[in-house]
Amino acid sequence: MKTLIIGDVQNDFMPGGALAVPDGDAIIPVINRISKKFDLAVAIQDWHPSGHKSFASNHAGKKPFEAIDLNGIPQTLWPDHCVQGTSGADFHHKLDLRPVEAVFRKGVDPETDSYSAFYDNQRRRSTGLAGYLREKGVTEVYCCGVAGDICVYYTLNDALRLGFSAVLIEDASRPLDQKNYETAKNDITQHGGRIILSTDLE
Ligand code: VGL
Ligand code: ZN
Repeated sequence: MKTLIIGDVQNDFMPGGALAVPDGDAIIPVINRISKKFDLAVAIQDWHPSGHKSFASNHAGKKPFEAIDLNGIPQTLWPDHCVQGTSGADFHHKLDLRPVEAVFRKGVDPETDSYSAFYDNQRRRSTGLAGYLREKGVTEVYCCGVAGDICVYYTLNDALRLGFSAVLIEDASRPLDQKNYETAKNDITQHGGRIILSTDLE
């Protein structure tokens, strides 16, 4: 049972958005072409309250992309993005949501950032995705979306830890930072994950 996890294809992560991923919208036609070929597809939505502590604006004197310690773990500060109920948090209008059976939201706890689709960065809160996939009989997860070095990477990493086989669809993902992405991809393959192109699915 193969599942596609579509990470954060939201306006704020697209060109022109508050935390734009370079070339982020190029993945949309690729995702739309492959999503219906899976037994199951789910979408992930970054969904922050406006007071979220990952926002530089909530720390006096701090600027986006500075690093701080947040409740004991390193945190990169971001521009305000994907605020609950704003158009920046909406899925990009070209993303075909018809094959998407469920949406899992992350980043709702103001005290903790959440990159993985499964758990927040403190591993305190579960989105319920692991239980959902297990009940559906899913064994293999394929991940795509933005940011490749953040949401997609942390999701694949957790999927492997949870015992799913995990695959990155490289041409259906784009990173915020290319160098971090190279490290992330090496880490995934070293932990037993695979990296493919969407054309390998035919
Ligand atoms: C993400 C930056 C800020 C992600 C979320 O999940 O890729 N990146 N918030
Ligand atoms: Zn976020």
